[in-house]
Amino acid sequence: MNKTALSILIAGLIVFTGLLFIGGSKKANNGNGGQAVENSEIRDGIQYITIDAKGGYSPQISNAKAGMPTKLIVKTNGTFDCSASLVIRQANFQKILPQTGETVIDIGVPIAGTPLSGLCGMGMYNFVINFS
Ligand SMILES: [Cu+2]
Repeated sequence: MNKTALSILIAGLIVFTGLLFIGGSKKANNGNGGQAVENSEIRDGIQYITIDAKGGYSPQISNAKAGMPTKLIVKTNGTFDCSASLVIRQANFQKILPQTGETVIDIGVPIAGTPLSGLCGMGMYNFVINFS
């Protein structure tokens, strides 16, 4: 790839990223407004926490129980933006999620007061789960 082609590609990426960001901001305003919502349930002794990934993560802040085996269910549904590229450092997780589907991530047994955070591959979108 020559230098001109590379510059065009980078310029394109910057514009594309900008558009995604604008889309994401709108979604965030219509979202839960930073308030914690209930999005976890316990089945067969395992706590499942559900996060939607599309134009960011929703809910952005959730509360769940510490001290029990916990799995994250990350749902994508026609997710073409970079929220499909998910990094959860504490769980050693880094993957491109399917455009549509559910990805189950084992996060072990959370410790009270130690939140878990997820980040998109570009660091634009994040979510936090607080454990108590
Ligand atoms: Cu991103």
